[in-house]
Amino acid sequence: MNNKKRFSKIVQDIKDIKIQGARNIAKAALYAYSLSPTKESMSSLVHARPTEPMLVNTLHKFEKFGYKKTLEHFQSAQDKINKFVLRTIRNNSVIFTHCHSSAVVNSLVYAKKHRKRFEVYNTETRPLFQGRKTASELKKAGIKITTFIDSAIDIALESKQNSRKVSMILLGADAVLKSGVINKVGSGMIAELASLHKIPLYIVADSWKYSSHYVPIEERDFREVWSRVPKNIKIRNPAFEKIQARYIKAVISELGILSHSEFIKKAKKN
Ligand code: RI2
Repeated sequence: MNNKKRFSKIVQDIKDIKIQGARNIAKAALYAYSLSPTKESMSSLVHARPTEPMLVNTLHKFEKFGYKKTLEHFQSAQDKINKFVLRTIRNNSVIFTHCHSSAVVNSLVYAKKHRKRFEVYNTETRPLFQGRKTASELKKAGIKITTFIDSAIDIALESKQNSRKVSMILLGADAVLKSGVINKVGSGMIAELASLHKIPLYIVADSWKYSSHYVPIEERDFREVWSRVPKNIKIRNPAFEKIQARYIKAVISELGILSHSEFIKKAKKN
């Protein structure tokens, strides 16, 4: 396969969510852009998933620092994040997560390896079921996992039907903004329920997800929701939504465990 074909395949895989999650998308875009560093390539990568400032920031870092140095950031940031998340997990706790975040999954696997005792509740995350990916990866690492249907979020967080109550929520992020955090649709409702039930909500994210610009919410193809929908039924399929800053206990990034406003100050400087 020549570079042009390889580039187009990566863009298509990002669009189709074969490459999933803000960090993996940014990494794949970095590689694709290194194959074809032109204005047009930049534009097709940026438009492949419009709610991903980490992708944009990564391509700008590439132009300043080159491929190798930019790529190194991903692992070194994750290593730091893992250590910070380890500190926040109490033994014998139940952790709730939503969708699939490599930052969250990596840090939970790290915590398990460092002998923390905890179990995880998660949601399946319709329409693309990224929650199954989370559940499979955690199970493989020997972490006890219970998956709930999305509509059972409140039951997952509080119900007497569960043997144990959720003690903390860890969510990934697609964009961290001054007004809050954009993450998979459902995250806004989770944040409101967390506040109602007084469960601390942490965002686990690389600081390159910070953006000072407007970030649009991607609306995906209706066929992901209902492929053979009868005529005259309109389907809405927003992929993301905002968690208001007031619901966030802390943002855990390579910059530390910081309040949302402290994170914004530090990320701006970087
Ligand atoms: P990491 C995902 O989006 C989810 O919203 C997830 O929380 C976020 O990216 C961050 O993922 P999608 O690609 O960077 O499934 O932590 O639409 O992997």
